[in-house]
Amino acid sequence: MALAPNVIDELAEHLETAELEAREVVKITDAHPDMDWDDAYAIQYAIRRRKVARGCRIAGMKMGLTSKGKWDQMGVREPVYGFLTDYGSVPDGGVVDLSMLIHPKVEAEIAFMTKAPLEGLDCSIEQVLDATDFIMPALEVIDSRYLNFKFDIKSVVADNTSAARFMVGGAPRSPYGLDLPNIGIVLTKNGEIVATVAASEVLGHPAESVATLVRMLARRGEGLPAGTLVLTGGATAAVAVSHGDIVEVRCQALGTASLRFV
Ligand code: OOG
Ligand code: MG
Repeated sequence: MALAPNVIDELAEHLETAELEAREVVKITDAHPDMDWDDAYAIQYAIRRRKVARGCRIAGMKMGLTSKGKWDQMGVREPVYGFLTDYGSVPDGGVVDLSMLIHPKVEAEIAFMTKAPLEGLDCSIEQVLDATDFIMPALEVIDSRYLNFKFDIKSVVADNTSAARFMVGGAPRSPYGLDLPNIGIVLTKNGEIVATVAASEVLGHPAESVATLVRMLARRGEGLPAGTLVLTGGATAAVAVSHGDIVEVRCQALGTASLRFV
């Protein structure tokens, strides 16, 4: 750790306030260039503790920066994780209030729901599939608190990986009997196709994203409890949204789910 505990707490308050007030801030590494990975996650966990202390429930976990589409768009190539909140959850077909967000973008993702605990530094795709209750299509609404969505990897980890809103829906089903990597994912905006990819865009197999999360948590001595929702990361580049837009994810074998932005 390069930053003192009081600086970690100040930066957590700074970034969480920016989120809650929907206000842009400059990326925190500008003022703290020596910040390291441990500092970045320490700030994210401090934001998480602030929310929990106010009664917020953690609704799940999210992986980010897990596909080439995202890497090329953001210029950073390393998977990161963050957490999902109860107030971030929007139902399938529901409405996202843009007035509470800065410059939202939407991502098409595959979500996992676990039915058994997962832990360990060598967690594999097979272990993730065995511990999976069902998978489903998801849309994540990301909203970096940083000016013009410009950041480096440590700043975005501290900012809870731009987490803002999320929706899971469609027709949930077990991953067994599915050729998951080859499932087609179509993202549409106002009925027009924006992107078409295979689920293998996500680290070769979306379950590898969950396994990566488990391995990253294991390095901190943490695991993933049974009954955890995990978003595996945008399979394509994120798409900006504005007033009136309807965004839909269509997933082969997993149905269709949508959000409307007002
Ligand atoms: C970071 C969050 C990325 C994903 O699915 O890749 C993310 C960002 O691009 O703002 O959620
Ligand atoms: Mg995402």
